[in-house]
Amino acid sequence: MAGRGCGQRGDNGWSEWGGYMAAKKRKLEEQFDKDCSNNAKQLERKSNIFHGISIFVDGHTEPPADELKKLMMEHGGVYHAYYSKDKVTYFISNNLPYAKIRKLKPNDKVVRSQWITDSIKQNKLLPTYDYEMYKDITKSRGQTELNFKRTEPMRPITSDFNVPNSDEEENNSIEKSSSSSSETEDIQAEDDDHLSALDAKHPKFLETFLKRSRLHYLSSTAVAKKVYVQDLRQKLEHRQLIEKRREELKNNIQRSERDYLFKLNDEKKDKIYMHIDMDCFFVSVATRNQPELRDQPIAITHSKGKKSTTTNEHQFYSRSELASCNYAARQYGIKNGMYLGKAQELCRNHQAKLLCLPYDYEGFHEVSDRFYDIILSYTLDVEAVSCDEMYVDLTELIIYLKPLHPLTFVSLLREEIQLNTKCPCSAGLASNMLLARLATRQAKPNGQCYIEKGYEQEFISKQKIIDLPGIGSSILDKLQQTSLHKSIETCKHVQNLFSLEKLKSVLGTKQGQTIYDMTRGIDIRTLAKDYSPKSISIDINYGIRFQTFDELNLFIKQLATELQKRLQQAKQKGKQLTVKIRVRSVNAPIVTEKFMGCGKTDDSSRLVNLHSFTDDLTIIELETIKLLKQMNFVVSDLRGIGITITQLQSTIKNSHGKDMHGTRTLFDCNQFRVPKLTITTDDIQNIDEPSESSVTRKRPIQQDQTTSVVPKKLTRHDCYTPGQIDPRVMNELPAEIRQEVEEHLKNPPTTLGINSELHQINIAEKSFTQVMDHLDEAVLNELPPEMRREITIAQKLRKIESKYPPVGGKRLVSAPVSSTLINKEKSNAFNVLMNSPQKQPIPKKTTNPIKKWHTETILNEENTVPIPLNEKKLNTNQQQQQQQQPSIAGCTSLNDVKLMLREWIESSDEPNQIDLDLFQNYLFDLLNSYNAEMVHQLLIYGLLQLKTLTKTIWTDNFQILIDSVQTRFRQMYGGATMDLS
Ligand code: DCP
Ligand code: CA
Ligand code: CA
Repeated sequence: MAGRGCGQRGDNGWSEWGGYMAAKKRKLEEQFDKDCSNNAKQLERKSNIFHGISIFVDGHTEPPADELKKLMMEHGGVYHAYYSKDKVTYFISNNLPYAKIRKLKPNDKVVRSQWITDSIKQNKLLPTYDYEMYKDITKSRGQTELNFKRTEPMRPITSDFNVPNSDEEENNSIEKSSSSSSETEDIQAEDDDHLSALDAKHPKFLETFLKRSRLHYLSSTAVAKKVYVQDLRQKLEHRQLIEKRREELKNNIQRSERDYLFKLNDEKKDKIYMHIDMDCFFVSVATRNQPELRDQPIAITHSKGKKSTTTNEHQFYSRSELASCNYAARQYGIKNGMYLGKAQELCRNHQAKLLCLPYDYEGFHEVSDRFYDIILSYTLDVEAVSCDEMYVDLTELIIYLKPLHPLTFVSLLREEIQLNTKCPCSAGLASNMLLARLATRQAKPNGQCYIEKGYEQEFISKQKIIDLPGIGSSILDKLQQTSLHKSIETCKHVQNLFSLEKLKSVLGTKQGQTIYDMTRGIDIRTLAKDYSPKSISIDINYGIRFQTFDELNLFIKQLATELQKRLQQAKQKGKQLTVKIRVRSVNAPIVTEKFMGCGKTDDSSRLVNLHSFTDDLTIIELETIKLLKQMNFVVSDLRGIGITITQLQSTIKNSHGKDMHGTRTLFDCNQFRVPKLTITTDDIQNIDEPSESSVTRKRPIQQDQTTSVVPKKLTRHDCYTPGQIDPRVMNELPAEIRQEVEEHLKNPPTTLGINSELHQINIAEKSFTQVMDHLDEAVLNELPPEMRREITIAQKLRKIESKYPPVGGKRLVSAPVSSTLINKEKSNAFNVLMNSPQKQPIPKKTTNPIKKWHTETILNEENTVPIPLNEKKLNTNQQQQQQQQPSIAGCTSLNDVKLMLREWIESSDEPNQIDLDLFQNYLFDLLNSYNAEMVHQLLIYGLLQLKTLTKTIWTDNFQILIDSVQTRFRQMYGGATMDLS
């Protein structure tokens, strides 16, 4: 055989790997030739279309390699079983591994197998362009490193280097339906860090990624503005500034006839809202010092747009996205977010040239700050929307400036903005926020528009549905489908063709109601002045390619750092952490269609309740890693990862001590009609920070967090503190109670002796109870969140208590009050209730509490002693609580937690203190939700596990944990101890 013939040492380098390989390749080539001639008789030569083409097949293809080999034989091509630089003209692959992509040379072409089958179908050699997997762009730059971009449909890559178009990758933004090839003109030399920050293994990947993400810029500045406005409301000196500015304005203004004609019916409580938005913000900023440019079409893009679609449109069609374009460009149909290639084409159709300018982030910040500061110097009735946009409730200011016409004020304001920023803006005025926003649209560019009373219906009926905020083509399609042949374009059409019921049946109750309201110009929102996000997260679904868990850990640090930054910027801390992962699906190719993207993935998530409200980097990092370790996945298959912090609490308090409602869209409006009050086990946990404080004492960092973040707990006396009761809440109280509270405020007890304390508690307790009984949900909602939470929990507890008739008569009021009861730590609502001796549901004279508890709760359902575990079945409140099962590391069922416990014990010689604290907290949660049985079983299980192992540190720590749980148990169950023998 030819192979054997080559197998002599010396000539052919058999002693070396390369020699062996060379020989083997040659052998296979000869084999192919031989096969061709052997098969010539059986395999009819069908065509010669692949003459001169030699292929190398890599990885799984469809049809498979053997079939491709046969096809090459039949159609005049050559098939190589091994890759040879000189001989192979095309790589055929449908999913080239990443490691191999890295090795591709500038002239290498990777073509999908479909190119072969399609060519055969059409009986001609098709151009490979449409089948190429990676387009070689290195030639022009002389780069040898990875510079391949997908030519397949993919999200646009606007970056100038290999770090992706972050805008499209973070937070899974909507994918664009794509046209054709990759952009080539975006490539510019960037600094080395950027060039090498190719995937998430790079220590600067995230930083580089976010720096180039305009979506990150937009979302982070929006948050910053909301927080800024919120902060300013706390500042007395700012209020003084406003007064001064208003006075100046009032004194200096020259009134026109129009001003005297305007009348705002303030007795009828007419509202006047302004929506104000900068015109083509990014472009205006970028050209603020070159106004002469503004008449020509301009866009802001990462690409310089030098190579326009000239000779070969297909090849140079840029998919770099326009962040913003000016109004000169818009007259040709160009829009924000459009691909550069498309915009250039539109310009060319009008014999115009699009000028592409770079992002000027510094300028955006500067102009945005000035824009905000000017408006905020007149009023704080502002809802920040984004870096270039806000809503203002002008009602109060307009009343103050009477008889000034609102439009006179707005034109002065806009002039001031133009003068200070060199950028134009437009404003809309109306009686509600929706109409004001639509009026801005009408006013643009550089204009203002007021939809006065009486003209609202006429205005709204002409508006296009698609221009309404939040309405996309899918809603429009649904409406169109139901209306059969009639065209649905304007609000008038919807008004005429759809009743409320019909809209609800087509779009669902909430959306139906919203569309009904919007198309009639109805908007009941008021400004959401305070920023209160539901969650803060970071999600990266690009460039995630790790080989080891250590690499992943390093990336988690980057993510945790960014998440901490976001939490701090938003002035929030959270108590729940969720990790979401996207893992390559079993059948999905290792190399994704979209370069460095996710491909088809299976997604899963896990959450953990944190010990306290936190924004701590280390905790975020450690908890994330812990959760990841519990999730079963192969690290090299990870394609996306996200961390979300929920159960947030603001680290600042607003001026009214009110709950901070987040900005809501019109779509959320309905939910504001019915205020909801929810309470979670975490709330209970929060109020009931263990008085024995074993958790916090053990961990100084967390103690800090606990003390600095957990809001000051409500005492009964706090209920009477003037600063803490919103006057509106006072007004809502029944007259009799209000009187009592006011009386108490006027004559607060002055002595601190036991007797007076007792008296104080008596009054406080009585009134507190009455207050709680009379507060309805609406009133509760007006209270500061911590006060509200505490009252609600106290209410709950009172209900629970009422199911356990106190053994020793009336509770608290007649109780022998120990001085500790009044001490600061114990005087919050929850602790007083919990620590009340009369509260204990179990008679204190249990002779053998250990045994009794054990038999009664686990074995004997018929006991006569009212013990909590039996009671739980009777009480709906408790049932609700149980439905909110406490969880640890995403596990709630006994079996899961046991499994987790066993793995935890087995996995280490000594437990981590944070883990112990978390586990202890979880057990406390279980106790709080009357699931002592589960606590008992878990402790027994843990002890059994440890019995079989010789882990002394573990055993010691577990015993400390048991002691803490027993202490808590004793407090809750009248001195009983769990039998763990
Ligand atoms: N932006 C972006 N990508 C988009 C839309 C907007 O990067 N798809 C950025 C650039 C914009 C800025 O946000 O300049 C403000 O967005 P607007 O929607 O307010 O749009 P413009 O200010 O550009 O134009 P308009 O005059 O219509 O407000
Ligand atoms: Ca704008
Ligand atoms: Ca805007």
